[in-house]
This record gives sequence, structure tokens and C-alpha cells, in this order.
Amino acid sequence: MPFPEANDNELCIERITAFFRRIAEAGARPVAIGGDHSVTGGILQGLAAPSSRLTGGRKVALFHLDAHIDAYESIPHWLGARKSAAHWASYLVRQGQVDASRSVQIGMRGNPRTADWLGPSYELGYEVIPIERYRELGPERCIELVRERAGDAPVYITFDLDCLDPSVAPAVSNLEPAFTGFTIDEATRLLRGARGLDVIGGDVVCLLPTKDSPNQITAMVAAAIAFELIGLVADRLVA
Ligand SMILES: [Mn+2]
Repeated sequence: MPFPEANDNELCIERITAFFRRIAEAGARPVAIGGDHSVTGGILQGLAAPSSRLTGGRKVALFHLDAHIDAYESIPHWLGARKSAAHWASYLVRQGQVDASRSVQIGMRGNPRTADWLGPSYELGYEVIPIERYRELGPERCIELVRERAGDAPVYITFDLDCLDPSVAPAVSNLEPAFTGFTIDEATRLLRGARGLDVIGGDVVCLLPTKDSPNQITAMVAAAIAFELIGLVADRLVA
């Protein structure tokens, strides 16, 4: 979608919200690709609006794959943005679009800026599975956690490509090279673990085409992930 005021973060979020509200009112289940992670805030403000046929006014369970929690409302962001890529996972809970008690954030890793860098998510009520805990629990237990928490709630899946190892997806906004990220097989297995849940949509974010390798491997990976999301939506609709 077009952003005539591309340098005004808040106006872009409002445009995204209005765009996806129309989709929600039509009852369609969108899969979005592109943009930094701020887009998820606008998308869910639209999809989980009171008038949404998709959610019936219910809060959304978030299945969030990312190296970062994106719940830092206390930290100012680029040009003073208030609903940025660093903020959305917090304000969507505070505003009532996301039910943190039904949601899981998985894949967190990197060199933390502070010792309590995961704190905001715990305070909001998210289940947080950093990459070390994922390796301890194993994929099946992690999938169980996602399914137990989501239950019959409408589920939205947001996939930040930086949850993947940089060798898999080098063209992302916030590289975390110091800790091994998900392989593509690990990420795909987690996504397929959501099969049968009421997946109302999803997104693939933080693709930076200008940083990609000449064979555009990150773009191809992003398309593969989007394909998995579309498969989950389609599977639910025909089941
Ligand atoms: Mn991230």
C-alpha cells in the first residue's frame, strides 16, 4: 500500500490500520509482506477492530517469531515515532487488540542492551521463549505451549525474518550474528505447528532488499515463509 507521508510513522500506521480494517470487515484473512515491524501494529489495529468479522470483537492471540520482543514503549524511536517497530507488541496489549495471556513470543536472542531486556514482555503477560529455552524444550513442547495458550482464539502470526540465522536470511533490519538463529527447517516446523488454529492472518517483516545477496536469498526465504502462512490460513478455511 502507498505511503504518501513515508517519513511520518504515525500517519503510515493510521493508513495501514484503515486499509486492514476494510479487509477485516470483509472477513478476508490477509498475509502481508514487507515493511519494518511497525506494520504489525497497524495491521492488528485494523484486523482486531470492534467491527471486525474476523475476530468478532475478540482479542487476538499472537504467535510472534522474532529475535526481539518489540515491547519497548518506554524507549523513544526513530524521529520520535510512538508506534514504531520497537513498540507495537506493547501498545497492542495495552489497547486491547492482543491478549498477551494467550500469546507466545519465540526466538529472542542477541546482545541485550540491558540485563532485563525481556522484562517488558513478562510484565505484559506474554509467554517468552528465548532461543536457549527453545533449544532446551525442543520444538514439539514449544508448539504445545503455543497451542495451549491460543486455544480457540483468533490467531495472528507475525514473522520477523531476523529470527532466522543471518546465514539463512542476511537481508534484515536488525542482524543478531552473535547467537545462532532458527534454521529454515526449524522455523517451518514451528509454523506448521499452528495448523488447525484459527489463523486469521499473518505477516513477514523486516526484509531489506537493498542488503540482499545477489541471488536474493532472503527474498526467496521471505516468500517461502509467506507461503507457509497462506497454507495455514487456507488449511483452516477448508477444514
Ligand atoms: Mn526483530
